[in-house]
Order: sequence, then structure tokens, then C-alpha cells
Amino acid sequence: ACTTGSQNAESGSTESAGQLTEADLAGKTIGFIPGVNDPFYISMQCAIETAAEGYGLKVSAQIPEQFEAAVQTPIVNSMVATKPAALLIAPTDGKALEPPLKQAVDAGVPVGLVDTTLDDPELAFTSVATDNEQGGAAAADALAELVDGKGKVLVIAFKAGASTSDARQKGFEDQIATHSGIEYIGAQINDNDPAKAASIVQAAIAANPDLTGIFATNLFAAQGAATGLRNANAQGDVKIVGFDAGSTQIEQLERGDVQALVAQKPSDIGTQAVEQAVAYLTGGDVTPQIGTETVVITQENLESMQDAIYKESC
Ligand code: T6T
Repeated sequence: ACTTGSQNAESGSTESAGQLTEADLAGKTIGFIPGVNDPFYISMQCAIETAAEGYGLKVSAQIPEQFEAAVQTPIVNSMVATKPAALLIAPTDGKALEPPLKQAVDAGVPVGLVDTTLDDPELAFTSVATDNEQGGAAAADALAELVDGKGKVLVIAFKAGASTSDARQKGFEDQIATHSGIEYIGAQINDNDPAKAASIVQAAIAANPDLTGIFATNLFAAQGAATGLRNANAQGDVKIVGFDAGSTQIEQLERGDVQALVAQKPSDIGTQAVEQAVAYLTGGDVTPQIGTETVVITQENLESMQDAIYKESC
């Protein structure tokens, strides 16, 4: 089962990275700090725990209450003080998390990045993530088709400075520019708050009667955008392509409030990150950058895509 809260890491270990055997890993702890509590990171945590268990490793997960650098940074500091064998983290800001993670590495805690990355990811032994630019481009093509290549489209960026939000927005913008009949009216930020996404959408519809489509860059942006459309009684008239596939988003897809979801593979990210941590700790081959897939879910293929739906618990 998913465990939250802390389990104490081993202390007093004198072995350093690359000097351990797989047998030495048993009983040691991997720290995990996701961006926030959501089904994407829950799915990732479940996979991390399963993979870690295979090596006798424990997992200590500390989950920020908000997707905010100021909330995540003290969690990093307290986790590092427990000296886990390695720390897997999704930094909520590519710049602000660099100093605390540099301190972690300096204190002898190797850092692996999952999902999001840093402006300078060099300090991490690996970075495992979706190809978010490519995902944003896939969203642009899906939305262009849904709106028949016409009208105005809007992006809801969930958090400026979070690498995933920035990359999805960039991938979308570059690709939507190739659809000449579509006018891109820009990105608005919802700060990972579904209620804010809903009000952005309601205001955008009021100001732009010819709005035809919305790309919502993550789970909370998409959930809120769909709610906003329903409040404005515009569900189905304005098309939504969302990122992520939590159960609420799947319900919205089934109801026709959302037309397509770009689903990530959080379990693959988690499993591969543990494999890389083990390789790093035992002197094996480490891959500095690993890209994981996305799939596009629609009403038509939903039945065959059940495995792509994120977990609410392990
Ligand atoms: O979209 C995911 C994740 O990739 C992103 O970095 C933050 O938001 C999610 O966790 C979804 O809520």
C-alpha cells in the first residue's frame, strides 16, 4: 500500500554512492518528494514503492500540501537531515529548488529528478520525465482537429516556472502556429487551482464568443476548465484537450465536457527512477536523461486505455 509520512532513514552509513552491492541496499531508505498530493504522483509513488521493495529498500514519502517552492523547500531540508540513501524529487520550480537540492548533494544525498526538472539538472544523477514539449505539441494537433482548424484557442498554464508547465505550453505554442486558421490568444496561469482555471475559462468565453478550444496543461487545470465550461453552459461547444488522466478527468471525458486527455505514464517514471537510483548507488550504468511516453485518450479509445488511468491509491 502507499505509505505517506516518514519512516526514519538509516543514519550513520559510511558507504558512498557506487560502493554498495545490491545486498547492501536492504533496509536503506529512498526519499520521495512529489509536487503535491494528486493521482499522478500517487501512481508514481505506488510504482516507486513496488520497485524499491524488490531491493529491500524502504520509501519515505513527504508530500507538499501545495505545488509551491516555498512549501517544498523545508520538506527537502528536513528529508536531507535524515540522510536517505537517495532522494527522488519533482521540483516545483526549476530555479528555486536548485539551492536546497545542491545542498542535499553536498551533504551526500544523491538526487534523482522525476517529472519536473531544474534549470540546470546537472546536479542530479538522473532525470526521468515525460517529453512534455512533445506532449504539448500532441495536444495542439488534437485540439486543431477538434475545432476543425478554426477559431480562437487558449492555454491554461498551471504554474509558471515549473518545467512541465513551461514545456507543455511551449510545445503547444510552437505546434499551434502551424495551424494557420487558428488564432492563439495566449496563456493564463491558474496556479494549480481548479477554481481559478474555471473562472479563467468563464471570463475567456464571455470576452471571446468565438473561442473554440482550450489546452489545459495538467490535471487541476483540465478539471477546472471543464467545470468552467459547464458553468458557462458551453460544454461541447468549446473543446478541451487536457493533460493527465485522473478519475475526475475521465468522468469529464465520458460526459463530453472534455474531448481528449494526454495521459502520462507516472508508473514508468517511478519504476525507472528507482532502477537509476539503484544503478547509481551500486556503481552500475546510469542514464542521465530518460523520456517516458504519453498516450492520447478520447471517448472512442477509452475502453482500451483503462491501464492509462491514474491511481487514487495503491
Ligand atoms: O501534470 C502532473 C505533473 O506532470 C506536473 O508536473 C504537475 O501536475 C501534475 O502532477 C498533475 O496534477
